[in-house]
Amino acid sequence: MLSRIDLRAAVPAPAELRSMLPRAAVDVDAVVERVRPVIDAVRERGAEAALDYAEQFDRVRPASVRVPAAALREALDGVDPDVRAALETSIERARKVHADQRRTDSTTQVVPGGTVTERWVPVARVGLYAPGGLAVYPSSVVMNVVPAQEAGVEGLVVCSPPQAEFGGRPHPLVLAAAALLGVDEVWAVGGAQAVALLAYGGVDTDGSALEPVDMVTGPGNVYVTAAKRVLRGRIGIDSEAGTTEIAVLADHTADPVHVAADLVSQAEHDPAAASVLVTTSPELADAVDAELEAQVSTTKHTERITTALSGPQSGTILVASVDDGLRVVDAYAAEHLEIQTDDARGVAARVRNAGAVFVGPHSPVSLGDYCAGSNHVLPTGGCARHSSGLSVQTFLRGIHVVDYSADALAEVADRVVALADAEDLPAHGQAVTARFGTRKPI
Ligand code: HSO
Ligand code: ZN
Repeated sequence: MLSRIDLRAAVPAPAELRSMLPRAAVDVDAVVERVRPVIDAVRERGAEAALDYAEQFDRVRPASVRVPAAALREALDGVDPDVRAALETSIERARKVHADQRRTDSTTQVVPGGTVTERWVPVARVGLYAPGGLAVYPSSVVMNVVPAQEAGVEGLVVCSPPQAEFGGRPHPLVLAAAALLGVDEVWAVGGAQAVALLAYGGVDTDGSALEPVDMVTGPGNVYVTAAKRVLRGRIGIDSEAGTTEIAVLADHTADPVHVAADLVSQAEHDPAAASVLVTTSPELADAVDAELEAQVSTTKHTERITTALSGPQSGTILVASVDDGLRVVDAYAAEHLEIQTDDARGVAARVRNAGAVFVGPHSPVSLGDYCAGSNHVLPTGGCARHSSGLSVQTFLRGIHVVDYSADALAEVADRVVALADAEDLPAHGQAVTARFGTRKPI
C-alpha cells in the first residue's frame, strides 16, 4: 500500500533529501485570490456577509452568529457521561503541562542603575478556530483554549462552522467542550469568513457587537489557512496548519501491528493525510505493509485511509542505519514523529525537527491527540523546522522595559553618539546628549 524509496546506499544532503521525500503539495497561494472577496465582503458587511456565506458554503443560515448561552449549557447537559469524563481528563492533563509553560518576568541589571526587564503580557483577545469537516473536533477546542487560558488571555472566542443538522449551531460536542472549559463566547461561523469576522468584528443580528480579536489560532481547511495568510499582520496567527502527518522511525525491534495502527490512525483524518515510515528493516517494512492491508479493511473509514496511504504524500523510506533515519526524519520535519527503535529515548533526544516526538512502544500519536497533556495543534508541511506547536508562549508577548538612571545613561552616552553618527542619524545621539546640556550642532 505504501510506496517505497530506498536510501540504503546513501542519504542525500538535506535540501535534496527534502525534495525526494513524500509530501502533500498544498498550494495555499492558489486559494488566496478566492478568499479575498469573502474577506472584503465581511469587512464591509460584517455578520450579514458571514451569514450569507454560511448559507452558501454550510447550507444553513444561523439565527445569529453568537451562540446563545442556553445552547452551550444544553450541549454540556446532553453530552455522554463517558465523553464528558474523557474531555475532563484531557483538559486536566493539558492544564498540568501548559501551567508549567508560564513565564516569569525577568530583570537584568545591565550596569549599576541600568536595567532591562522582560515582562510577559498575554494577548488581550483571541479567536480559536475549531474545524468542522470530515470529523468533529472538541479535542481541538481543548488544545486551543487551555494554553490561551494558562497564558492569561482574558477575551476568548471559539469559532466553529454552523451545521445544518444542528439548526445552524456548531456541533454540540464543540459547544460542550467550550462550556466545560468555561468559554461562554462561541460564534457559529466557519471558513475564511470566520477568520475575517474575527479580524474585523461586526454587529450580530440582534444588534450586539462582535468585537474583533488580536489573534486567531487553530487548525482549519485550506480556506481558513489562506484567510489567516491574508489577514496576518492585522491579526497574529499561529503557524499555518495543513493536513495532518505522522512519521515513524522504526528498527527491527518495532511491532508491525503498532506501527501500522499508528500510520492508519492519522490517515483517518483526511484522504490527503500523510503517513510515512522510515526504517532500517526491510522485514519490518514488509510486515507493516501486510498489517496495513489487514487493518485498513477492518476499520471504519477504509476509503479515506486507503486514499491517504496510497497517495504520493505517504510512503516507506528504507535506510541503512538509525543515524541515517534521523537525517531523513529531520529533513522531513514531521508534525508527529514516533520513535520505535532500540533505545528509543536516546534516539528521540537526538531529533532536531518535529512538531512533537512520541517515544517508545507505549506513546502512540493518538494518546497525544487526546490525553497525554501535550498539545496537538502542531506545525505541518515541514514548518517544524522553524516553528513550534501551540503553547502558552503562543499567547504571550515579551515586552522589554528599559529603565536607566542619569549616571547609567551618561556612562554610555559616547557609545550611543558614536553609533548614531556612524549610521548618519545624529539626532539619535543628540537625544542623549540633550539630557546633559552638551548639545552638538546638527
Ligand atoms: N491528529 C490531529 C489532532 C486530532 N486527532 C484531533 C484527533 N482529534 C492533529 O494533530
Ligand atoms: Zn489525530
